[in-house]
Amino acid sequence: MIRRDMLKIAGAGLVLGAALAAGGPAAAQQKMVLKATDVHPLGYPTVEAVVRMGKKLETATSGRLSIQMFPSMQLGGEKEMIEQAQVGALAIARISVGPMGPLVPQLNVFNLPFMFRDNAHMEKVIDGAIGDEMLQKLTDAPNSNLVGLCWMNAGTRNVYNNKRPITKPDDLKGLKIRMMGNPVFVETMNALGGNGVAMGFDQLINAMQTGVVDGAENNEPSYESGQHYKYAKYYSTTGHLMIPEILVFSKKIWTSLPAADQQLLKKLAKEAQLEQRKLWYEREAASLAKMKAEGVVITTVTNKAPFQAAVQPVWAKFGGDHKALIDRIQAVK
Ligand code: BDP
Repeated sequence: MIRRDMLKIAGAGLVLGAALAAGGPAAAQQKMVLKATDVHPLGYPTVEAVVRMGKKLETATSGRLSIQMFPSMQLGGEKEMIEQAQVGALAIARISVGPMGPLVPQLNVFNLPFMFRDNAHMEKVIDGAIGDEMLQKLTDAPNSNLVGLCWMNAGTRNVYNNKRPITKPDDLKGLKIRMMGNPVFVETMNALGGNGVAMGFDQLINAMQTGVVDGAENNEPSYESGQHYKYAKYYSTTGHLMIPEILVFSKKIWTSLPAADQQLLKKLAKEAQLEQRKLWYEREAASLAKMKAEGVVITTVTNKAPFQAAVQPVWAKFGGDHKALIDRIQAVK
C-alpha cells in the first residue's frame, strides 16, 4: 500500500518544467528532472555516484537537467525498478546484472559462479570492448526498452546465515539461502549443496526474521548497510559470485532527448563508473570494520576448489551457448 502511494507520488519519470526563456524551441529549454532509483540508501557507493553525476549534469546544463534520487527501495525492488524504467515512469535505475540475464542472455555469462578471477579481471572486462558490447546488447535487445549507460563495481558475494560458518560445500547442506531472482543463482546454490530460494532484496529481512530463509549471500556493503548481520551473523568468504551492476536509462525517455543531451549523459556516466569504483573500495573496507565491530563471525574460505567443482553443471547449462564470449572473458589478462 505504502509503495503504491509512493509510486503515485513519484509519477512520471521526469518532470517537465516551464520553458526557461522565450525565443528558442520550447523542447530545448524545458527543465527536466530525471528520476533515479537504487535499492541502497544514500551514501552507498552506487547511490552517491549517481547523486554526484546529477550535480555535474545540473552544472553542465545550467540547471536545465537534473537528477532526483529515490534511494532505499522507495520505488520498490529491482524487478519493479526495471519495469518502471521500461515504461518511462523512471529515467535512471541502478541495477545488478543479476536480474538482467533473462533480458539479455549473453549478460548471464557475468552471472556464472566464479566467472571472474578477481576485481582487476572484472574491471578490465567491463572497462574494455566486452563491457561496451554488453551495454550495447542491452540497449539493442528488442524487449529491454532500456539504454545501458555504464557499469559499477559490486565486489564479491559471500554466503551468510544464522546457523554456522561455511568452509566447504557440505556446510551448506540443509540451509535455505536467498538468491536473486534468476534461475542461474538458485541452481548455483543448489549445486553448492544449499537450498536456493529466489526472492527480491526488499523481502529478505522479513524472510530471515520469519525463518523462510536461514540467510543469503552478498557483498560486504550490502550485508552491512542492509543490517543483515542482525539476522545472520556467520559471514563466510565463499566468493562464489562477482557481479557488476549497470546504470540503465529508460529508452522511452532517452529517445525524447536531443543528441547533445544523450552525449552529455553518456560522458557523465562513464565518469561515474570510475568515481564509483573509488567509493566502492572505501566502503568495502568501512563495511568490514563495522561488521567486525558488530561481532559478525567472519570465516575465510581458504579452499575454493570444491565450490568451483560443484558448480560445473551450472556452467554447462547456462554457459553452453556462450562459449566464445566465455573464452574471450577468460583471455582478458
Ligand atoms: C546488491 C546489489 C543490488 C541487488 C542486491 C540483491 O547492489 O543491486 O539488488 O545485491 O541481492 O549487491 O538483490
